[in-house]
Amino acid sequence: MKALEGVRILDFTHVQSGPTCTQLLGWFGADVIKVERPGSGDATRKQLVDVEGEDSLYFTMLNHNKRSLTLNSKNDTGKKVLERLVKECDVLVENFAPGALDRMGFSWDRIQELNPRMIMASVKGFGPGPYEDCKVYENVAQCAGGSASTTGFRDGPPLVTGSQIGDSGTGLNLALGIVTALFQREKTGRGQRVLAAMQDGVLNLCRVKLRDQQRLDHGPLKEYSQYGEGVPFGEATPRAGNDSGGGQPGRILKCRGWESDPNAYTYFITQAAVWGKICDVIGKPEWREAPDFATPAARLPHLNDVFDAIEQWTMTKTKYEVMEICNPLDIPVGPILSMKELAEEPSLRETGTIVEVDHPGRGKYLTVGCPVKLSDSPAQVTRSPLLGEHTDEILSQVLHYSDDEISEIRQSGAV
Ligand code: CAO
Repeated sequence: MKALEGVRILDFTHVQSGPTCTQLLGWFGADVIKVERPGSGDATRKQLVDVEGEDSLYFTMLNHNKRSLTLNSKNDTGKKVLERLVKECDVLVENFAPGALDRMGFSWDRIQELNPRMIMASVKGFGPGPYEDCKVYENVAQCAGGSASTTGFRDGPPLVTGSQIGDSGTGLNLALGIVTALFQREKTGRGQRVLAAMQDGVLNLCRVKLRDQQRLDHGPLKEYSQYGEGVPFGEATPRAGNDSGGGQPGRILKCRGWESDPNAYTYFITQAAVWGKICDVIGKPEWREAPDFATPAARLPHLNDVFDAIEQWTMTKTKYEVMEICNPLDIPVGPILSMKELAEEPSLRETGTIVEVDHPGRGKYLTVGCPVKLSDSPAQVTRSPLLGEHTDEILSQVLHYSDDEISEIRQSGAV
């Protein structure tokens, strides 16, 4: 038995943000019915194709544990099928451009009329306000949510990150909203609308930068490198390179081999509680008591000197050796792991965080598994569906159409 067994999801999502959400619900045991446009399906099936003629990794890695039903929701017969699906499902999830569902004839009012228990969950780029009608992709959300203005180096342009915080991040928020609404429905018997806006999701993940924005009113941000470098602060939270966002200063430092290996680096945190051990390890025992270095406050104007000295030491070790030496001393460090190293890491395979999946068209490939582990509801990753693979099965088993009715639906061009 899986945690969400018995919950049926009408999955009208596409691209990344919405599919992340419904894939998670599928991993927790929900029956996810992905509705796709006949003939083409989710646009990502044919984007960034690596195996000619097959579904792309972009699509497969976001659509595990789902069934695919093709349906033209603008065709009259298709609309009738959709109405029946709305009545049979617990949750409708969508991330169309604003207004698209209304234009199809499925406004929130209409959905409530069809099924008052329905939970209707949407990802949109922006919440209500001046930009609510805009189409939004990942990097737009990173830029509009405060991530880009605070990522990168002070003397360079704003940067987007490799983490898909706008898409996958918002998908996680939406999944939580859906499960919470299902929980409330247990008590009220009513469905409700759930909205997760990508700008809101990114801003939420950037809260430490909003914290720093307000701290600026009370003086310079002393843990930022630019403070020690004597560079004045402007009006807004600046980009801080690899400075730690917390109260314990940290940086990315070179390790042995950095000249040829772009990932021979470690993150190194000068946690106050282990400052003495850090001094001993890097060969600066005199800094334990030196007035400019002995306390966290004294060190803040000298962080460049501190990290230069630590880097002289880390450059003599591999990133793994740094970890082996520092971990027993409780000094927090972290190797910069490449995607290749992560893909080959056995412990991530053992926990199901990285999973190998077999696909009839493309063969074996790696994907991410569920990042949340439930002891009583283990997630097993099953391959993504082919376009329309389950159309007949859903029409007959879920919607109880007869064979003759299914032929008529097919003839109408609705599926
Ligand atoms: N049958 C018939 N029509 C269908 C259909 C189906 N099964 N599925 C979708 N359509 C139609 C929609 O109704 C819409 O038609 P109208 O424009 O006439 O209303 C049309 O397909 C296009 O939908 P869209 O506008 O959502 O798609 P797009 O490719 O133009 O835009 C995106 C994509 C992601 C920018 C937009 O959907 C969006 O802003 N979504 C919300 C934010 C979001 O989730 N962004 C993250 C995406 S991942 O980076």
